[in-house]
Amino acid sequence: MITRRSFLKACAAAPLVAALPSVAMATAVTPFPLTASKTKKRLVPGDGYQDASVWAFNRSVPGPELRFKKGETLSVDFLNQLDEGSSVHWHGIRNINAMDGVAGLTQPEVMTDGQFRYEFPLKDSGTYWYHSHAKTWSQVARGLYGPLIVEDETDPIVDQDIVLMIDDWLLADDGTIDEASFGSLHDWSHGGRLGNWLTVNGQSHPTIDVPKHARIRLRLINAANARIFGLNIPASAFLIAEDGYPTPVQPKQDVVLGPAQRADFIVDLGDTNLTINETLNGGPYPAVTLNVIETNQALVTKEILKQPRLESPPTSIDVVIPLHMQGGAMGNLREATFDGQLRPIRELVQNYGKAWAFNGKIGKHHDHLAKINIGQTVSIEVWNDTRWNHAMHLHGHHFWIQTEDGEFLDGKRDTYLFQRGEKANLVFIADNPGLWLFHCHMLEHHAAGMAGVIEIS
Ligand SMILES: [Cu+2]
Repeated sequence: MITRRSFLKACAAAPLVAALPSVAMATAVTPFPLTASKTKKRLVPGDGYQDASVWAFNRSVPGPELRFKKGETLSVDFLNQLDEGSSVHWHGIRNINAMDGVAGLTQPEVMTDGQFRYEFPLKDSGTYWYHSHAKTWSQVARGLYGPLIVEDETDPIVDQDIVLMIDDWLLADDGTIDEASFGSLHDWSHGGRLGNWLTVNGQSHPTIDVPKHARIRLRLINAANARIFGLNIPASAFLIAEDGYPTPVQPKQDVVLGPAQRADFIVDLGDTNLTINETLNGGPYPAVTLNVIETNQALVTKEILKQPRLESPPTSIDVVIPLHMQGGAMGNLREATFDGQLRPIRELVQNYGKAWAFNGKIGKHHDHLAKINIGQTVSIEVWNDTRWNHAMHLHGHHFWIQTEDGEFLDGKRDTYLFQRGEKANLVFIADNPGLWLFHCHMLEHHAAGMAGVIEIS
């Protein structure tokens, strides 16, 4: 629940004109420079508030929109001007392992003034994002994220393609980032760092101009550390993709996005403004308003949206990885193994800041959940035996979700939001060699033990 009064101010704040800060068309030949540094940003408008000290890519939060076409090569020269190590992860991309950007696993962290060139082919179209993958609970919370969009020639034709990166910030009363709460053991063992200030594309309740009666594509991205958002689009809206992967096209006005999840909608606008509300956290809170305007722009013909051809899930499984998730506040974890030693939960929390376990072990990047042969079909049989939701993310692959009754959900995802107590199988074909992280994208949970590595060779 959002109870802090400043979150409520999000609805009262004057709308601002906003679009994403800049659009960068990177090409395969010239690496695009992406620099992480500290900068100032006004998060709360109005007198009596101050600029927040954010950490940003190219001095902007979100970072620049990187937009490519399927089949192109992403080439980015990352420069770290922070005073601590960092890296860039390309969330949801079925990447080359060495380009996956997990500091301490797929590469050493890029130290201060260090550089790293990320270069890889973009095999999948859809809505993705990039973010720091070092001390994420701090670096992502401070603003180190941006959108990565891969277009396909078969995409529905629209008049406007709009990325909406949704975040919640935990701010002090003066509008600066609440520094004292970083590392809070309470947050780490409960629901994570939950904010009190809602932003879309870095602004509170922005307004985006769109042509009257236009067909638009909305790409929603949850960039929050831990907040689950519910978004309502009160219009003629069709869900077409989740986590970049196509879903059966269906009329839909509501979507729940766990941390790191994305959803793409095609929306046919009328002649009135459209406000998208956040509805899951005590609101509704207006998140963004699409302001319809008269233009001379010739509008596209609104063709009937084609149903995608979806890959069928496998009918047999080669390897099962049982994954019993335990821990957290009000949980049943009494003790767990950490650094090779069985320790009581109280000691783990107080001395090490660890609160969650996979199969009785506090997860680390060096713990392998399984070694898999390339090409095998794998089922991670997850039991969320905790009192909390978890947004489980597998790097380098997209997975099907098989519910407890054996049915597969439509489509594939890279991040699945488990409800408390839920059992489900994440099924994937291990066709990408390397060391792949599997972790909770509630970033405090990850830091407090919800992580492991699947080795594929
Ligand atoms: Cu979690």
